[in-house]
Amino acid sequence: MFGEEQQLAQLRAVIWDVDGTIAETERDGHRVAFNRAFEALGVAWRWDEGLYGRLLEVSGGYERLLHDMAQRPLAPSSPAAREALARRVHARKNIEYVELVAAGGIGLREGVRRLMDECRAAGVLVAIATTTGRANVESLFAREFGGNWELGFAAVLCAEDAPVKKPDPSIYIEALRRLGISAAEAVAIEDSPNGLKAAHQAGIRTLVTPSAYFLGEAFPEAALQVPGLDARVRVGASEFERCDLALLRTLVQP
Ligand code: XBP
Ligand code: MG
Repeated sequence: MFGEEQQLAQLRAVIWDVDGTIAETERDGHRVAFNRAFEALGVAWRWDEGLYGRLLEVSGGYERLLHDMAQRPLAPSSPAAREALARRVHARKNIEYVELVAAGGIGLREGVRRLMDECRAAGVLVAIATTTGRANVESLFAREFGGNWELGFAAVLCAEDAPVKKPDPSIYIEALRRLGISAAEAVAIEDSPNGLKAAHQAGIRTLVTPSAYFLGEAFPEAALQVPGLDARVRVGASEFERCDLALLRTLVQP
């Protein structure tokens, strides 16, 4: 029984992460682009899939480069020289990434377009909270959603919009502020431990659909974990054919 003052929260927005959630951009995009940048700039090392998966512990491509260089004997020894190299590699990586995406190298993960469209049709806002840069989002979204893609999103928050990256919750807190809603009125969709921590610390119930690198990971703070958005899901006594809006609504009204 609910008292008069206790109202069930309504789902007003779904806030999506990008890398790993909307597309497998880490394994097939950023990692490949980093290696192309290393090669183009004469850097002596490469990142294979296993190593890159471990490096994903660090959010942000620039920060990831610095973290990796700290353990590399071949990296410049002074912090200033490392930072300069990381800036050059990161800038080149983003150019390579945009080219790779424009060439159609990465598609959306299953169910993403369907669920976004279902939300919009029902008047539920669709928003983005990602730690990657806006140019990278622009390249992927223009290709997948068309040149006017921004019209379909109520808020798009990228690296440029939050000073500290996930797992810090600031990007989600800022997304809620721009949407003009409370955490109880949103659901986040994430693929990684850092992303989940960020959304959870902002007080947002989170659906986790792990990307390739996090399939074996435990996500204790998730409101729900699914193998993919098109997978059949059981929540309590209810069964859902796939992750649809009805399922997302149950997450804000547990
Ligand atoms: C994931 C990240 C990003 C990307 C690379 O972001 O941590 O750093 O790996 O992008 P999310 P940049 O899952 O929040 O979308 O090189 O632009 O940082
Ligand atoms: Mg992610």
